[in-house]
Amino acid sequence: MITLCSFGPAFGLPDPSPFVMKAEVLLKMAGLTYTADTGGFNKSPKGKLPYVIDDGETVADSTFIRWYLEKKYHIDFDRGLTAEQRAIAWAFEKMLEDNLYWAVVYERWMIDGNFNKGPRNFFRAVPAPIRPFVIGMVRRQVRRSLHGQGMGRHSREEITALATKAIDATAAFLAAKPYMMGQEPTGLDATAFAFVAGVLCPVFDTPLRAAASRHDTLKRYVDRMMARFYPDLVGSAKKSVAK
Ligand SMILES: N[C@@H](CCC(=O)N[C@@H](CS)C(=O)NCC(=O)O)C(=O)O
Repeated sequence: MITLCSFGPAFGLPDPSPFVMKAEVLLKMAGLTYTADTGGFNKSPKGKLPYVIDDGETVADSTFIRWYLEKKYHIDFDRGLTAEQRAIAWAFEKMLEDNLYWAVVYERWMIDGNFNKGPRNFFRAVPAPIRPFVIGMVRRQVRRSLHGQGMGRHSREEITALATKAIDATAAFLAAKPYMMGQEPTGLDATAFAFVAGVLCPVFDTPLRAAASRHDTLKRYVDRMMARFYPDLVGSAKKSVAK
């Protein structure tokens, strides 16, 4: 049995982390049985989620998880794609993971209104007397990561411009297709869905959401992927705002 170490559903999303969502969708696409463990963050070999444990083997990082599943279970998530299509899929995936991701982090962690509605809730289990200190410390760490990666050195307007380019490129490429690479979901959809759903999450009031909301195709894409992979959670993002 595979264990997926995750944060657990939040903000009406299957997981607040797009990387965890990606790994989970890959497991679902593969038709593999798994259980989710939301208590594994402190044991993470790379200090991040997701990681999986399978037959005593631990695999950290959503991309290595994908490659592990492909090898161990003889799956090709890009089955039917040409070498050129695989190259495009890889480039899109990394644009979302290594570029758009940091704009999402900036919006959720550095903008007070979003932080208060979102990540601040992650610290509820921390004893009240030390909670403000822990929150301040973790936020400073996130700020340092953003600065080190580079995104955090830009103004909010510049970050929005970069993120909008990634969102518009995703919408342009999806166009009228049901899935990113055609008629059926492939590996890229695990990532694209996770990021587009995260950006459209109504809990966060961000210029990224405004940019994605301009594309009805992206909204329908998320609905399609939710209905296919998370039928039990359909509508939960909207409900979590209404609460
Ligand atoms: N490259 C990694 C990225 C994973 C990642 O950044 N996870 C974030 C959540 S979205 C995390 O666990 N952050 C905790 C931390 O940095 O302390 C992957 O593909 O799995």
